[in-house]
Amino acid sequence: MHFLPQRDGQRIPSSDITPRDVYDSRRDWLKTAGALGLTGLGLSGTVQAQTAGPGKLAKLPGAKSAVPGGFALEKLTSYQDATTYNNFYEFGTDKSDPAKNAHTLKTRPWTVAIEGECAKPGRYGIEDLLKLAPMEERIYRLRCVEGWSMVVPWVGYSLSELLKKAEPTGKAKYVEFTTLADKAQMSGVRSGVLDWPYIEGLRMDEAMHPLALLAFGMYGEVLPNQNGAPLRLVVPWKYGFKSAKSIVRIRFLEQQPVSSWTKAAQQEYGFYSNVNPKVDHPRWSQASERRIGEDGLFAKKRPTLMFNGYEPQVGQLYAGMDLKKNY
Ligand SMILES: Nc1nc2c(c(=O)[nH]1)N[C@H]1C(S)=C(S)[C@@H](COP(=O)(O)O)O[C@H]1N2
Ligand SMILES: [Mo]
Repeated sequence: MHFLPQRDGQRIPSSDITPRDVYDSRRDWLKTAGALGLTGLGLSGTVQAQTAGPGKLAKLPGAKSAVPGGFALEKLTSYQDATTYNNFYEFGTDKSDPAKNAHTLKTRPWTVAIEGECAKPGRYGIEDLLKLAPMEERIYRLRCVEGWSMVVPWVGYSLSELLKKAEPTGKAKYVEFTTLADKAQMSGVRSGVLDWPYIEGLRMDEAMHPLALLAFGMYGEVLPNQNGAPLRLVVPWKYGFKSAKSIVRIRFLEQQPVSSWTKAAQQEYGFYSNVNPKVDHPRWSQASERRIGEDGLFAKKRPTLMFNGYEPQVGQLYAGMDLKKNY
């Protein structure tokens, strides 16, 4: 079942956003697709259909990214599907709950605290974060540990842009992300389904990898609340739960942090959580996935790729590690 995202009450003043033509990136995409001879595959048709755009939220365009792997040449998931089939347990556990309930999230004012093992801790307001580095559009696959995936044009910049400003010390081996947990705004936080606040973590070199994205938008607009407004992580080679939504604190640590999912079920959700078709979840296979929007009766499942297809970019981070043990 699908629900229209409730976008009212989360509009932000357009003065917060650089007013530029969001469709520039779409046109560039079409040019690229044409140059690569992809128009015959119907890819450009898909993108064209999406130039009708979500159209309700403030625009947030991004320049086409030059980061290797930052541009998946696959049919984009529709905005409708990507914004109505969500995991955001702070707003309920059904896939349709976040789109129904997240309109109560207040994304202004918003600050992110930077703490821990760094020379320059501090607090950043969302307006400053939006201006911290040039916005890029990254077309990434994201795969949920539950066995579905999507392809989304995210808008943001590499997480490393923010982390390096804090000047992490030599003791900073890990980065911990904490997200908002406010009962007054988030209907799901009253339930005990997870140990709130939602916590995730990355090893320092993973966090500094250019593919790790701090996202503020998608489809040329600011993030809708259900997708993690006003800022979230997108770590495309890891299962979706590593991509923490609505972040309020980033902390540099010497010790490996314990994520909410590891706390909930350690044998199921390890720290690394790299997409790996060869390591099954204890309760199901991870060998294939369903692309959301392709759920017709005859839709074929897709084989899941090592590191979600980003092995050329990130495989080296795990050289010599036993990936069955470090799941
Ligand atoms: N704060 C928070 N972040 C979260 C989650 C959550 O429940 N709470 N769910 C995660 C999971 S399981 C997935 S698959 C992705 C889903 O992101 P999407 O809704 O943009 O597809 O968000 C992740 N980030
Ligand atoms: Mo997920």
